[in-house]
Amino acid sequence: MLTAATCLAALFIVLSPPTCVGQLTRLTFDSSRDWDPSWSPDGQFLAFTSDITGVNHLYTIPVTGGTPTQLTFGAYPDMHPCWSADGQLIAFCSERSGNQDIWTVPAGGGDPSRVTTNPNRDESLGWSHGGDMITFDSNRAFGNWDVWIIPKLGGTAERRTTHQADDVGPCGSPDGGRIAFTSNRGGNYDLWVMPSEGGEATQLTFASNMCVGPAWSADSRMLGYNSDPDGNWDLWMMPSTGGEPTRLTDDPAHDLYIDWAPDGQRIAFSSDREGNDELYIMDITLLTGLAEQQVSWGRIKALYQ
Ligand SMILES: [Ca+2]
Ligand SMILES: [Ca+2]
Ligand SMILES: [Ca+2]
Ligand SMILES: [Ca+2]
Repeated sequence: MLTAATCLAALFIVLSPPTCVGQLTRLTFDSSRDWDPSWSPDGQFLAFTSDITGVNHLYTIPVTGGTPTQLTFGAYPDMHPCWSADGQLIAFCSERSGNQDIWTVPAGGGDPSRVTTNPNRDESLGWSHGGDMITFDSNRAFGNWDVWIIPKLGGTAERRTTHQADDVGPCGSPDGGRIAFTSNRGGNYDLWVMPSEGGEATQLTFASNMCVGPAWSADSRMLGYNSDPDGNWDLWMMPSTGGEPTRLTDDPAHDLYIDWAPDGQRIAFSSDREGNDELYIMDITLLTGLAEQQVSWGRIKALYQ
């Protein structure tokens, strides 16, 4: 049990300098761009994108560190890996079919399978409906960027948003009930959430800067996301039903592509804070304990200053 005094002492340690709220572990060290991690459901690996061969491809690396294993190959870039809840597949997007489509690859290696076959651009993706479906954004409806879903093995895609604004970067809640996405339908790029089967969307963030890239915690209670109030990207989290955001990083570098460990106590992200894009894991155990009290970044800094 943490006392108030030990909490304050711990906060002073982790916030000096105040560039993140928890202990950081760096996982990649080469000169390539290593970015956009996705945590495996058993908690043991991260899938990520790297251009170490000169072309972006998918890799996995143990969360304890080690040598990355290359999962995809070829002349066309593969990006945005997203690990399925059953651990079997990693979904990603690629132009290997001649235009941007959604694909999957076995997490243990093997031949990729094409999921979408529409000639328009099918891009950012996440799993939805408890892992039966993949949700993605596409401009296939008259150039309007919208959220779509499709069975993980392919088939008929269904449109989930019809607003004339950009509705992009969708990600389904692990409990299957909701889809979070980014939209500028309110005039600014903010996080929104809607039922998985479609229906009225609810705005979650109301910042004057961009809030993008929602990522669900495994218990579907929290959303991590990226925002740029200081002119560079940082990481935030907030309750998925709405509420006060909590800032997770405050570094002049770009911190992006947050994803949660299955235990909800660690996050993975990529950052160029040490030169080029690398993968990092941050322990947010202390913060998640305090999150019940809605402790904001401003209040944390006020506590230690
Ligand atoms: Ca690197
Ligand atoms: Ca396509
Ligand atoms: Ca739209
Ligand atoms: Ca930053």
